[in-house]
Amino acid sequence: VKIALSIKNRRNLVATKDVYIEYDSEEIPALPLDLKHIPLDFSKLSTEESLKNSEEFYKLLNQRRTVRHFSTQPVPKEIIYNLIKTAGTAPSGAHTEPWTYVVVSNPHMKQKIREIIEEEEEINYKKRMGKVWITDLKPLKTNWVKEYLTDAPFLILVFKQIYSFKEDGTKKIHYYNEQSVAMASGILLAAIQNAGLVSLTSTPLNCGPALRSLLERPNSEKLTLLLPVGYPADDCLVPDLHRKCLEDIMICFL
Ligand code: IYR
Repeated sequence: VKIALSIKNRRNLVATKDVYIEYDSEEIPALPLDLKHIPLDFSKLSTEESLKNSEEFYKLLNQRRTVRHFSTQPVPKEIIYNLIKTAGTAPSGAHTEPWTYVVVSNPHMKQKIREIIEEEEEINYKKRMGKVWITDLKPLKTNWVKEYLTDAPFLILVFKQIYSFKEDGTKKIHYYNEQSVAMASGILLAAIQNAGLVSLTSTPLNCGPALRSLLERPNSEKLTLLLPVGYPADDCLVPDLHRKCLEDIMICFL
């Protein structure tokens, strides 16, 4: 499909083979109009394999813990790239893939990120979060000092893209960008666990704009999640929390 933008009447010409159709720019889809539909690449598992895989995957993910004490032991960047490729397999509204993963291992950048976050978090803890929130967090022993931001070998900052631009300069709407990035983040956490690494799902309050400008991301992107990724510190403790059982999270109509 060739697209020609006529400046004069602000209409677009779409050529499919030798037929020219005139469209208003709003009528041109973000994906190619003649997008092919191909056979699904699918290998069917036996019921036994399916049951076994589902159990094993559950056991693997049930081992995942939020870790706040990281080792400084390095992680090969190729592992991180694979994790991000995996996150990028998530479904997205109209296949807009509305995510940017900023990967930071540069020590100066990690230090700057830590400074921005600790400065804001101190205000959050002391003024913004309020009594009830602070009380609810007490058992988790969190505070505004975040060594993990400089200890962890990698920080992954997940940005959601609210919109982008098509090749012709018109705005591309990123439908369901919130849900798409949430799904991708879940897949990213699963991939981190599968790679034998740990992370912390941190959502630095009020730090979005400062981190966005530090990392040179455009206005159309918003920070949704910051994940330190690496190995746990040797003496790492985690709160003794337990998960709800199946009966408490599922209601069936079988
Ligand atoms: N963002 C802060 C506070 C915090 C909030 C919740 I909800 C937590 O589950 C844990 C921490 C921090 O990272 O310290």
